[in-house]
Amino acid sequence: MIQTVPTTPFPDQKPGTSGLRKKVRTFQQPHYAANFVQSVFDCLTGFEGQTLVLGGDGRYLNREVIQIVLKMAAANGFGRVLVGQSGILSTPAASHLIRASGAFGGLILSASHNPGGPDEDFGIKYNVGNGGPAPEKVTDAIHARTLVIDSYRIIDADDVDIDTIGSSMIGDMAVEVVDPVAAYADMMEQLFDFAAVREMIAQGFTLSFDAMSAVTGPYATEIFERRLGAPSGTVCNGTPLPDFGHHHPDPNIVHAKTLYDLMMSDGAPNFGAASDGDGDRNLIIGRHCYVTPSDSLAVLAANAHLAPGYANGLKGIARSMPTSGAADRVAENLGIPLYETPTGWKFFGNLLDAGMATICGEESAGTGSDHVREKDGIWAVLLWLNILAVRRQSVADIMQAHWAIYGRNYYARHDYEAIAKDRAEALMAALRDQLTNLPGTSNSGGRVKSADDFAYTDPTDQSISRNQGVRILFEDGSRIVFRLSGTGTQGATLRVYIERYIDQNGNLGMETSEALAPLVSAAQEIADITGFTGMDRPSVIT
Ligand code: VG1
Ligand code: CO
Repeated sequence: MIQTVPTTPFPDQKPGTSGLRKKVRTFQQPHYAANFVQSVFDCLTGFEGQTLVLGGDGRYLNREVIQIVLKMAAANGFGRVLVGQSGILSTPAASHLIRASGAFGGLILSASHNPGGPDEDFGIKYNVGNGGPAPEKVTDAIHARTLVIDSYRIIDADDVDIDTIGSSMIGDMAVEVVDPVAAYADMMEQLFDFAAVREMIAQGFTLSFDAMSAVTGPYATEIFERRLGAPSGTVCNGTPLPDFGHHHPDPNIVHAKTLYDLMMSDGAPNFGAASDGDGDRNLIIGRHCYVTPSDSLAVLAANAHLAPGYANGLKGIARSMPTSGAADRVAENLGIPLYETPTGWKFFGNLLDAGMATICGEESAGTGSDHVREKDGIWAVLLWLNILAVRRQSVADIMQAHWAIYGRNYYARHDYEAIAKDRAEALMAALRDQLTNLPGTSNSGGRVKSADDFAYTDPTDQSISRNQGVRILFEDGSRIVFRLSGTGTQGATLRVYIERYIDQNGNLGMETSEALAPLVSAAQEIADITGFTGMDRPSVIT
């Protein structure tokens, strides 16, 4: 029985960089999730009888919202929903399933690297038929719809058993509960030389993968332990928990500290890695050697041809603007184009669809390729393993060799979290006011060459995205970028990205903090961060 339920619009259901993210308590208000889901459906045309992919990272509220979406998809006229068993699908696996099944689109339930649990975060993201996040024109339309919506459609039916693989019906719509891991693992086996990695492991190469009690546990266990033969226990925190064991499932050196400490210890394995809540990010650490995500992108791009899936080379490399220029030098060396896009994976989708880029990456630990339309944590780990299996060098040696060819981009990101929104906006406004005055002036970072607010024209459809972050470029090639986060759920987060390039003849062995110290001071001088935020140091440095 289809019901039309009256509702009133909720303020601020604006999907940000990756969907709508709010506190669980917000999502638990009556009609809140349904309101957003109906707004998504109302902005789509032609999905009657088509397939929707549905799954999430297993966080608190995942199962409840899955049931709501199933009943609403049936009431709105979808023909079939493919749902991951127990409601589980990593973001890259969902992207793959959308593409492989020819689905109309998909709903992914996740707040990614944000913590989960009754007092933490939940999220819903809509992906389109290419498997990637909805483009800005779609998310803008969804937001406009949330402001005027007055009812939603839902079927009055019993909950569906999502724990047993198989098919059932809700009204006229088929629900197929599918294995969330198998098809994804098969695709990885196509892209990478599993035999070579298996042999390397059999010969004594050791690794540790921290799934952070989030969605990659089942994927990592199947791929690293079962298919590649790593001993059981290689995957740590491998069971997805609704509250991620009270941790931030954010794979950086702060939140994956246990792994970091292991990798810096005497008994460190050869290779360490971690992924985030929804499985699209990656952290790579060699024995005694942390690899920044920007460097990881550059190394993966420079060596991708060593893996079967990329043996024919790359068409181009894309990176988000705040990501360091390390990949630019690789692109130049390979004679292929480098695209600089705003933050967020949705900007890479068009380049991948058009065959202009093969590998993409962000400084926030996201790397991926044209195999799906999302960043992909396990993929990045496997490409590293494939490269290590071919080169038979340590991660540290590979990094040294890379810098000796291309020079080194010292890099760090300083996050100032939970600042009052108006203070953060005032800081950005004051920065924007200075843009024309800064060039030619000097500060602790040196002489400023240029300053602007990044705007991007998509080369495939000429759409323009403005105000994507303030960039200050110095004459020696150093750079400071300021932008506000679009994924936080508490106040505002200021991100300050600091980069200094040293060429291959310079000092490649400095501590990052030492190399960046003058630029850190310059960021304070230019933006008066302490004055605006009252914070005298960042809350997180990665
Ligand atoms: C952050 C990262 C950005 C990433 C986004 C989604 O956004 O900086 O690079 O694309 O999260 O990643 P922001 O606006 O907070 O800086 V995920 O793993 O949350 O899907
Ligand atoms: Co994520």
